[in-house]
Formats: sequence, C-alpha cells, structure tokens
Amino acid sequence: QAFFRPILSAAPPSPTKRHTKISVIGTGNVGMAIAQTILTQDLADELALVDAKSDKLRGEMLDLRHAAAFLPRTKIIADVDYAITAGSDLCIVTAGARQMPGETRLNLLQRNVSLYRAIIPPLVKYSPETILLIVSNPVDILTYVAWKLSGFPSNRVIGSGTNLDSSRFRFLIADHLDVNAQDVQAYIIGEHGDSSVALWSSISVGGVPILSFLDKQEIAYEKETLENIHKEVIDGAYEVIRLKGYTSWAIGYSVANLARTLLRDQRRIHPVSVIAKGFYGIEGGDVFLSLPAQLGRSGVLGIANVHLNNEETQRLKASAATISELTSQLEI
Ligand code: 6V0
Repeated sequence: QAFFRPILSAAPPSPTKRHTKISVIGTGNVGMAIAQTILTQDLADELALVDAKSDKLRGEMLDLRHAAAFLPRTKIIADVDYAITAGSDLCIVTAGARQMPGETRLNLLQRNVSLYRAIIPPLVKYSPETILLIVSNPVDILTYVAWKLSGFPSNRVIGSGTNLDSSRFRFLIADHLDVNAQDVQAYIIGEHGDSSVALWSSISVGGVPILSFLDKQEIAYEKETLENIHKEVIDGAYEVIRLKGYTSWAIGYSVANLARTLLRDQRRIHPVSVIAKGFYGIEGGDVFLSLPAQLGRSGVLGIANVHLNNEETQRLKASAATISELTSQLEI
C-alpha cells in the first residue's frame, strides 16, 4: 500500500527532466571518496557501486544509505554484478591492483590490464552510450587500454589525468601569493606523474599573466623557485601516501568536478587525459595524456589552444614519449 494517496490531477513527472546515473567501479579509498563527493554535491539521481569484494561493497552501500536523511535524494545500489550499472551516463573506474613489494611498474600495469579486461566489456555492454572516466593508475595508459577495450569513439573515454596535479599546483601558487586558488588559472599537462609539464608561461591570477607581471614590476624570481613548486606538486602524492597510506579527498573532489562538467554540460576546460596525437606537435602512435580539454555532455568537445613556449613543447613531447614506450610494450 502506497504511503501517499495520489492526487489525480497531479502532473506526471516531466519527460524532459533527465534521470542521471553514475556508476563507480572499485569502492576502495578513491572510489568511496568520489562516491561521497558525488552524493554531497547532488550530481546524480542514481549511484551504482561495483567492486569484487561483496561484503565490503554492501557495507559501504549501507553506510552511505544511512546518511539519506542528510543528503540530496539519490538512489544508491551496489552489486558485484555489472547489470546494476545498466543505463549509466557516466562510469568512473577506480578499480586497481595494488603494487606488490618488488613488483615492476610494467608488471603492475599488465595486471591492471587483465583487470580492465573483466571491467570494461560489461560496462560497455550495459551502457553503450556512457562516458568512461578512468582514474586507476597509471591513468594515461589505462585510459588508452579502456579506449581499446571499449571500441568507443575517443571523445567518450577520458582519464582524470592531471586535473588533480593542476589543483595541487593552483593550491601551491595561491598559498605562495596568498590568494584564492579559484582565482589562479594554471595548468599541468602531460603524464599524470613524474614527467608532467607545468605551463608557467600561461599562468594568470585574476586575469593577470603572472610571469609578465613579475617581469614588468621587476620583481626577481628564480627559475628554481618555479621548479620547486612543480616538484612539490609531483612529490605531493608520494608525501600523502607516505603519511596516510593513500590519497583520497583531493582526487574525490577532482573527479566529482569532472562529473559535474560532463553531465551538466558545463563546457569548462580541464586538463584531462585524451588522445593526444596531432596536438601540440605530438606525433607517432596513439597516446593518451593530459591536455587542456573542453568537456561537455558528449565528452571531450575539443582541445584548447593554450600557448606553449619551446621548452614546454619539448617537455610535453618527452612526456608523450615516456607513455608511448610503456603503451607499446602492453598486451591488451
Ligand atoms: P584500493 O583502496 O586498493 O581500492 C581498489 C579497489 O578495487 C578495491 O576495493 C578492490 O576490491 C577493487 N577491485 C580490484 N579488482 C576489481 C575488479 N576486478 N572489479 C571490481 N573491483 C575491483 O585503492 P585506491 O582506492 O586507493 O586506489 C584506486 C586506484 O586509483 C589506484 O590505481 C590508484 O593508483 C588510483 N589513483 C589515481 C589517482 C589519479 O589522480 N588518477 C589518484 C589517486 C589514486
């Protein structure tokens, strides 16, 4: 028996109001931080969680459901069976194997490829129109793997890439200048990791290009200071992992931010991992790495033509070569 007796004259739900469904695959530290940020930010009508460990999965689902009284209304479902992801607008993949002591990066990568073979095909089967957002590491290579396994057009396969690195970068610059990080426009592009490229030449704060401002004001700055800030970005993840064992909150916000841009068709520019051949002089095989991409409801809409100086271009090409070499050794 229904709790409410329907009022006959009540209008049926508007057919134009879209039902938004997000699936998160892998409910470890990162997956759960993403899930909870999605819930608090009211980004989905339905959230589906999938993991290989059924008890942990059910525990996480119940724990989130118990917060219903304090959250926007979202249907939360969880199962080891991918059927629950059916009809997703966005599938976020965070599942990953953990590195074993002494294991090489390539070996870990090959294990993650095997894992992706079990994850991507069912996602595609149940949500053929979805956008795949890859988070597991090494994110650039796994985004390529997901693209290959899915058979999707490349605009619907995106890696979270350097969106997080750029947010760390903006925080450090803001902290240095004592301004709000949201007023700092700054990108890190290339590989999510050690060979990433900081675009110093295009940084602006409140619309003021920062390097030319320092030059015009004759404020001395050392190249070393700039490089140290970039190094702090690269070391940031290692430091958090050393201190607390994993990273979660910043990647949670970073991915929820991407989900908002994609599903609400915000057309904002984010440095995310996309197919890079043909941009900024990157040639050779298909390689995914982060470039400033405009995102919207259909995925990647285009790549922004941010000015790169010579040194930045060279570094980006080197970053592409690093990823390309690993990709070429993979068995997919
Ligand atoms: P975690 O806490 O070990 O969680 C991984 C989860 O994946 C676990 O719950 C596993 O049970 C699950 N899993 C394993 N195999 C499968 C499978 N076949 N199907 C479904 N689920 C499975 O790791 P954590 O959450 O800390 O990290 C997840 C991944 O995100 C790792 O690869 C990290 O390196 C990566 N990160 C990527 C970042 C980025 O910026 N791109 C940032 C942080 C972490």
